Amino acid sequence: MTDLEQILSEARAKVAAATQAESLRAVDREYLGKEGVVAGLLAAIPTLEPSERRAAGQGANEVKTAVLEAIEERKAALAQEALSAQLSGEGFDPTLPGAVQRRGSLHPITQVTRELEDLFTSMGYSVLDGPEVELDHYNFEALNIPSDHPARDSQDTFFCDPEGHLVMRTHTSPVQVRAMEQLEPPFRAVAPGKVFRQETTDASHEHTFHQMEGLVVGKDISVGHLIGAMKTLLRGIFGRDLDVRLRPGYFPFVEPGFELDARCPFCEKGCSVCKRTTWIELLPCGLVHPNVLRMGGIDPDEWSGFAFGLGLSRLVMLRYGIDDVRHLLGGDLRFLEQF
Ligand code: FA5
Repeated sequence: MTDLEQILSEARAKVAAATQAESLRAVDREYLGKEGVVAGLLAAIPTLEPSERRAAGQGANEVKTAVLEAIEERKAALAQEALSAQLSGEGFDPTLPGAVQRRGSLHPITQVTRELEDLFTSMGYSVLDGPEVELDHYNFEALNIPSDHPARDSQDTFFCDPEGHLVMRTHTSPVQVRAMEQLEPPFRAVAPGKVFRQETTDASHEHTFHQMEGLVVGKDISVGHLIGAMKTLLRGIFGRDLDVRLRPGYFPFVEPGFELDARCPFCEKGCSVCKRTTWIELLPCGLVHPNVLRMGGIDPDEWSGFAFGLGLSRLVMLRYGIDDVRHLLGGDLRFLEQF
């Protein structure tokens, strides 16, 4: 026991004498290291009389804990001393600007998508997801677009296999059929996501862009319901009521189909955004074609529905006054840091 006390007091003296992190680490190694003093004490226990072993083990462990505590205390004291020295010493200028923390931000498409998801969930819609690599069946066939249909030309497709069974989805509409297969009517759902088209790009056309599909299936759904929902959507986006007008539009998966234009929110007499017409072409929509309901396993004699396909990328451009869609996915930080 006397030995142990002596070992401990020597260790404490060495700890107190250490004035730098390195010398403190040396004391640590000397006492607590693999081949250190404490390890030696523990290793000697089996050579003692059995009656002495317990007390010796306890003693060695007490030394270990006490040395460890002393080292930790000294370490904290040294760190504090170093900091005070730095703060009061020459060469430290507290007025220098600190290192700038660069923070990321949400992409404008993500911001608008989340806002719309909140708006639609508050109206009882579910938010659905669908695959970006899609089966030809969902992208075309089940949407009433058979393989010889001319509508396939208007959505130039990236094919993923020589047979053309797998495609990069050209629109979010395939999620309509997937939703019908999964959900029991009546239901409402939106599906935002990325779509791909083999396009010659320009300021308003990208090969990769975002859409948000909407689908409502219920009893006796009419064009009146569709217009009501679209007006609520526009109020959510632009913060006020906008006049809307419907023009006939052709999509094989809706009947009747429309192009919905909204009165330009930026001007009264015409501006560059609305190309001096005061109307902005915003979202194609229509009543779901009975063939599509049937393909989704829903009886068109009992149920009807409306669908819309919002051009999210174009909406983001409108919202933030972005003049070229190619900025959105260009990955240029000078552009992205503005949001
Ligand atoms: C469709 O994609 C239909 N699936 C929309 C639909 C859904 C109609 C449900 C009826 C019912 P369209 O090809 O017009 O339709 O594209 C929809 C929107 O996507 C356009 O209004 C436009 O805002 C946007 N868009 C189309 N092509 C591009 C492109 N290359 N770059 C950026 N946005 C585009």
